[in-house]
Amino acid sequence: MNINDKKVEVITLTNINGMSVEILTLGGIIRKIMVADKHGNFENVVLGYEDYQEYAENPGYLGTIIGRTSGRIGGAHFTLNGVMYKLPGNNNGNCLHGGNIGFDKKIWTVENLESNSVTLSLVSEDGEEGFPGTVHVSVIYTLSDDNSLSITYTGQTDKKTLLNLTNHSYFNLSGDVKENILDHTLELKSNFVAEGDKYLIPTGRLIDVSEVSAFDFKVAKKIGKDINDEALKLASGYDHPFLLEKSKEIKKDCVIMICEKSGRKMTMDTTYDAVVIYSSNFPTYKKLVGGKIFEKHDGICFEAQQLPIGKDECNKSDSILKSEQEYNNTTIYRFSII
Ligand code: FUC
Repeated sequence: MNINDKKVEVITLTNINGMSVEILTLGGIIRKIMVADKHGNFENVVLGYEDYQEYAENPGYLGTIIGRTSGRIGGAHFTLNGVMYKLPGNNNGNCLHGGNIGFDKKIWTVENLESNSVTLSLVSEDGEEGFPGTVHVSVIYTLSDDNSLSITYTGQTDKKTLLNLTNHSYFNLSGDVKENILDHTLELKSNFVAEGDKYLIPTGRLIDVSEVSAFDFKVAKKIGKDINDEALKLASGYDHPFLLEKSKEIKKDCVIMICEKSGRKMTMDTTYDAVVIYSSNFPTYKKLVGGKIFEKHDGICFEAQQLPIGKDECNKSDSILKSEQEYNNTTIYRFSII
C-alpha cells in the first residue's frame, strides 16, 4: 500500500489467546489492538482510521511514535553547549512533537519480525527538524501471552542532543468505540501535575493534585467526573503531564483504567518519569475503524515520556542524550478482564 506516495507495510502481531495488534511502518502507527471483552468478543481498543489514507495527514497523531521530542518546547528553540538550535514553531510558535516532520511521519524500517514481535528502526540525520546529532532509534513492540503489549525505545546519538520518545495511541476499552471514555474509571499513581501556561507549555511549576481535585486520581474515579472543571478549561479537557515516581526502574500500574460494561481493564507500567494524559479534546471527525466518526473524548492517550522540555527549557535535563549514552525506555500496556 502507498500513503503519500511512499510504500507502507502493515504488520499484525498475535498471541496464543487470540489477541492481535496492527502496526504500520508509517510512523510506527498502532491502528488496532484487538482485545477480548468479558464475553470473549475481540474488539479494537484504540482509535484507528478506517481509511489508511487518513494517515497521510494525521494531525491528531493517532497511534504514532512521537520524536525526537514529545510535547512542547517553548519558543521553538533550545541551547546545548552554548549553541542555540532553532526548531519549527508548529504549535503557536512553539515546537510540538518533534516539529513538522516528526518520527510520526517517517517510514520506519522493519529490522526483525516474528509472530508476536517487531522491531522498527529509523535514522534521523544531524540537523533534522533543527535538532543536532545523527540519531539511530529502534522501537520494539512485543505482544506477550499474558496479554501485554510492550514498547521498548532504544537510541544512540553521535552528538549531544535531546530525545524523548513516546507512543500516541488513543485508548477506548468499550470496544470499537461503542461509547466515549468519560465513563471509564481511572486510577493514577501521580501526586503532581506539571503546570502549563495558556499554550500548555510546562512552566516548571508543579501542581499538587491534593489541591486540585480534577487532577487527583489517586483513588479511582470516572474520567468524566471533573471533565468540565475550571482547571481543565484551557486545555478543553485533560492534556497535562502527570509526574510518576522518578526512577529508571519499571514502575508498575502507574495507570489503571477500567471499562465496567465491557469488563476490560488496562494497566500501564513504564520506566519514564511522566505520562501526558490527553482526553482527545480536539477530535478530527474522521471515520474510525468500524465506522464511528471520531468525536471529542472518544479516546484517551497515556503518553509515557520524560516531562516535555517546556518554557525556558525548564525540563531539558530530563531529555538530554549524550553520545556515550544509550537511550532505553519501556512502556507496557497490559489488558485483562475485571
Ligand atoms: C496536543 C498535545 C496532546 C496531543 C494532541 C494531539 O494537544 O498536548 O498531548 O498530542 O496535541
